[in-house]
Amino acid sequence: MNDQIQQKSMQTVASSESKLIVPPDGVSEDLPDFTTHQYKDSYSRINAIVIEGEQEANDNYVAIGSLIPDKADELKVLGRMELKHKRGFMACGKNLGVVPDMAFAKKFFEPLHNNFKKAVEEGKIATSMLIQSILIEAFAISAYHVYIRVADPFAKKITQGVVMDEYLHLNFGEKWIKQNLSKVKDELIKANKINLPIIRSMLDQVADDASVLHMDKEELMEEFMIAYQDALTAIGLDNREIARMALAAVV
Ligand code: PL3
Ligand code: FE2
Ligand code: FE2
Repeated sequence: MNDQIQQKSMQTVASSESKLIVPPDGVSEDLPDFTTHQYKDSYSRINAIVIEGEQEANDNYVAIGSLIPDKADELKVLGRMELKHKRGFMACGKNLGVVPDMAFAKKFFEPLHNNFKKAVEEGKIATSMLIQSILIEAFAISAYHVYIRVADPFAKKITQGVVMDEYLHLNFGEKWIKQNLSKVKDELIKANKINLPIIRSMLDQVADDASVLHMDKEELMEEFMIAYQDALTAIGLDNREIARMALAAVV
């Protein structure tokens, strides 16, 4: 009886001419063709961005560790997770026959990277924590969530594993900032005003390539605002403060 039902539903899928892949739970996603030149061209930049982003995330956690010696070991562990993510995404590119455009990705991260470096040099822990552990992690979490829905099966599996780790990284930053909030609130607001618009412009820069991967810009922005506002709530800011912080993205 069960076999019969299964056979029948398999036939339904097989006889369909549509390119839609229909998973057993009935949810369908309009997946892109992963083999076209256009897909691979866009993927060469997006793949490079995540590879560079994961490498810089490792470097950033090690740098933050130099500012908080009693957390240095924990931060090194987070960094090692980032290197594992980097290797995972390198495998995703290889699997599709794509060579990542690393020069493009380095340029893409430069403004944020420079601000991070300056913050570390000035010993500003809250600023460096906001840039890496809140803004970059929320950006990664939102983009990975959207990507998982339209990724090839190999990359989907890898990205699902990665995104769970990124929540740990976000939580690390939330916890530290929450514990130090009264001392660092002004610094945090200032750093947010400078760096949130940079995240916004990074999103603008990646939107065209992302849309080739069937990742919708509005959806990316929406997911980012959810992750970012959740983080600010966890830090202990009230609704008015969160609204003020978020406004920096639009002005
Ligand atoms: C920190 O753990 C990771 C930092 C990476 C930043 C990611 C930016 C994401 C840009 C859009 C990428 C879409 C996902 C595609 C994956 C191949
Ligand atoms: Fe990561
Ligand atoms: Fe991370």
